[in-house]
Amino acid sequence: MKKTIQISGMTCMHCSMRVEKALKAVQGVNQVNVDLRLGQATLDVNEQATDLSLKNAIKEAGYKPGKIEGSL
Ligand SMILES: [Cu+2]
Repeated sequence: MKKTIQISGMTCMHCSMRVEKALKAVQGVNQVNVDLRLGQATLDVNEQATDLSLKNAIKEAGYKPGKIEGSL
């Protein structure tokens, strides 16, 4: 399933790459695309990737997760 997460605090390519790496490491995440300009990540995930685990991964990378769309 697809999810879109708003992320604030990303200012450059480095930031978006860190977020991408962090999200890819979350269990159940198949694909990640981070859009720096829009401040959001689009993910292809299965049911193992919970909203909480995604949010925590973003926080641990040093950024602020916002609204998640497409969640169950
Ligand atoms: Cu940066």
